[in-house]
Amino acid sequence: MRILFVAAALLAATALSGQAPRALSGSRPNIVFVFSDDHACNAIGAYGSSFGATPNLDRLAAAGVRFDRNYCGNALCGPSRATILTGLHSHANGFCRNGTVFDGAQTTFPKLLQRVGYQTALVGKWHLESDPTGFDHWLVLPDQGQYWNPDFLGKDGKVRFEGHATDVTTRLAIEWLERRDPDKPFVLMCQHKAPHRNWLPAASEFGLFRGRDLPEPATLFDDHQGRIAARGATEMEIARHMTLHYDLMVPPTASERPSLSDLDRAFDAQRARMTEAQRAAWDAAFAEEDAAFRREDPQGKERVRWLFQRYLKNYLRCTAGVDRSVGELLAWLDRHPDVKKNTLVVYASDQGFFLGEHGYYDKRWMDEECFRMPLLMQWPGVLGKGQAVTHLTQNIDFAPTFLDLAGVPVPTTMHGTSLVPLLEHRDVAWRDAVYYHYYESQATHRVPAMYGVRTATHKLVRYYEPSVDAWELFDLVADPDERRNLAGDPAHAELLASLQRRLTELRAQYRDDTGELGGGQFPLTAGIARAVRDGEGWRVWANALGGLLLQAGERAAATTFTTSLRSLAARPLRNGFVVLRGADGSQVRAGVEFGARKLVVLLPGKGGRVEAPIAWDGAAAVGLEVAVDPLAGTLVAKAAGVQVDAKLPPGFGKIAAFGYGASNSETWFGDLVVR
Ligand code: SGN
Ligand code: CA
Repeated sequence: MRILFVAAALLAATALSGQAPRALSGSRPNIVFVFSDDHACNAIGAYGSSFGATPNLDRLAAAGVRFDRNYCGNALCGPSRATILTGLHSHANGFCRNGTVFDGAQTTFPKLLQRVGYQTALVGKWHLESDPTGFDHWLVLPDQGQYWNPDFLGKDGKVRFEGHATDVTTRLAIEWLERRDPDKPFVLMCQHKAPHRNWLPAASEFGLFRGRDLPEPATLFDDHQGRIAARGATEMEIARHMTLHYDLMVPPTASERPSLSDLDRAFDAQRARMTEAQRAAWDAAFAEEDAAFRREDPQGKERVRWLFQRYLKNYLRCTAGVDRSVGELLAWLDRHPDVKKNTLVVYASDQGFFLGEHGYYDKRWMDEECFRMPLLMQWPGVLGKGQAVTHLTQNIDFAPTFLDLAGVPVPTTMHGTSLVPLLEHRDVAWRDAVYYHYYESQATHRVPAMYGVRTATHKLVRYYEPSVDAWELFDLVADPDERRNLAGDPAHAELLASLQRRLTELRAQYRDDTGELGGGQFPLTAGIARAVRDGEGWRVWANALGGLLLQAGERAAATTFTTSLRSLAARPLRNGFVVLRGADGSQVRAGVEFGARKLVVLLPGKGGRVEAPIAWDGAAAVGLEVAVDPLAGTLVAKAAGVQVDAKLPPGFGKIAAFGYGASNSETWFGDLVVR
C-alpha cells in the first residue's frame, strides 16, 4: 500500500511540475517556519499587493508554492497558534481567546517530531501563556512582547536584547541554526511580533514610502449599511478608534497631555523603552511629518486619510522588516547548500488584518481580509516553482503536513489534513468548505462571537450571542468586498438553508458544541464558550479569565442566592462563582476555587479578595450560599461549612444583574435559587 502510494506520488510530481521526482511523505525535511503576527495577504506582493516592499516573500513564492485560499479557524493570535501546534480547532484545544493558558500537556506536532529525532526550536512571539512544551530550545517574548529592546523568556529566565524585535528574533533564529546538531533534522519556528499593533518599525525601514501616498481601499469610508448593526458598533475604525499617540506615535502636545486616554498614555512607555539614539533616530524620521500634520490640522475625511497613511506606512514598514528577516534566513540557507537542499521554508501569519478596508484595522471578523492567512512554501528542487494552490486549506492542516513530511502518522484526532497531496499536485478529493469560530466577544474591539462556513463561492456567518443574534450571508463572487448581507433576502432562502445545513454538518464533524449560550436565558454573556442545560443545572465553559452569564433583575432588598457547583475539566484555573453586578456596574464574585480548595469573594480593585480554606474531596458538588444585603453593603458567602464575610463596593447600590461565572474552566452549576 505504502509503495503504491509513493509510486503514484512520484508519477504525479514528475508529470505536473517537471521537477526531479521525490516523494514528500516521510522525506524528513528540515522545516524553517517563519511566522509573523497580523500579516495580511493584501500586504504581500506575491498575493497581488501593489505596495511593494516584500521582495523576499515574493521570491519565496516564485520559487515555490502559494496557497491562495488558506484560512485560520479563529482570527486571533493565541488561538491560531494553538491550532497550528495541535491541528485542532479552538474548542478542541481549549485555547479559544487570548489570555487563556494553553494546556501544554496536549499532543502537538513539535512533540511528535521530537520523538522521531527532530530537533525543535522556537524563537519570538508565543502568546500562549504557559511555557512552551515540545521544544529543545525556546526563547520567547513574554505575552505580546515589545518592539524595542525586547525581553525574552527562556528556560533560564529573562534576558533583554538591544535592538528591534524583528532583528533580534532573526538573529536568535540564525544563532540557533549555527549551533544546532548538524546530524539531525530540525524544525525552527521563527515567530515575529511584527507587524502587530502598535506598528513600530525598525530604523532600517523608516525611509520606506516617504513622500508618497499609498492607494486607499475602496471601502475606507464604508458606512457598514447592508450588514448586521454590530459592524458599526465595533471599536476598530481608523476614524474613531485609532489613537494618535499610541498607535501612530505622534507626540502629544502640552494641551493634549492632561486628557490622554489610557492607551495614549502608553506612548511614553513605548518611547521610554528606546535608547537615546533610537529615540533620536525616530524623531529625526518623523518630526517633519508630525509638524506638518499639526500645522495643517486636517479634519473630517482628510484627517482619516492622514491617519490611514501613517498607519499603513508604519504597518508596511514592519512587514518590510519581516520580509528582510525572510531574506536573511534564505541567505543563510544559500550559504549552507547542504542544509538548503533538504529544507522546506514556510511563511505564514497567524491571521490577516484589515488595512483600512471597511474603515477598519485589526481582525476577528470572518471577512476575507483577516480570516485569510498567507501561506507560502518553498523547497527548491522538490516543490514546483511559482505554483498556486486554490484548494480551501486551513491552519488545522499545518501540523498534519509537518508530521506527514516527517513520516509520522497523523493522529486521527487531529482536525486537519496533510497538504502533501496538494504539494504533489495529486488529484485528491478535498474539502469543499472551511469552518470558523471566533469567541473573544465583549473584549477589546468589541466584535461579537460567531461561527461560520466558507465555501469556494459563499460565506455564511452565525452571530450567536443574545445581544447579537443574527446571520450574514455573502456571495463572494458577485460581492467580493462582502457588503451585501443576503441572509434576509427571500431570493436566497434556499442558498441560506443549504449553507446552514453545511454549517451544522461541519460543527458535527469537528464536534464543536461550543457557541450555545443558554438559549437566551442569560442575556448578558462575556467570555463563555458554552452554557448548556445539564440535568438540574448548567454546564458552563468559561474560556476567559472572568467569564460570566447574567440575567438582569433589580433587587434592592436583602437576597440570598443558592446553588451547587462542581469542576468539570482539568483546566488550569478551576472555579465557579455566583456573580453579582451592582447598579454602578461593579462586579462581585463569590464562589469556590476548586484547585486551591478555597471559598473566595472577589471584589473590584486591587486586593479585593476575602477567602477561607474549605475541606473538599475534589469531586463532589459543593453547596454555595451567597447572602447579599445591598442596603447594609454586606455579603456573606458559605460553602462546605465555612463562611466568608465581605463588604460590597461603595457604589454598588442595588443588585442590577446576577448569574454564574468562572475563569478559564468548565464548571457545572445547579439551578440558581434566588430568595
Ligand atoms: C492587543 C491589541 C489589540 C489586538 C489584540 C489581539 N491592542 O490587545 O489591538 O486586537 O492585542 O491581537 S494593543 O494596544 O495591545 O496593541 S493578537 O494578534 O495578539 O491576537
Ligand atoms: Ca495576530
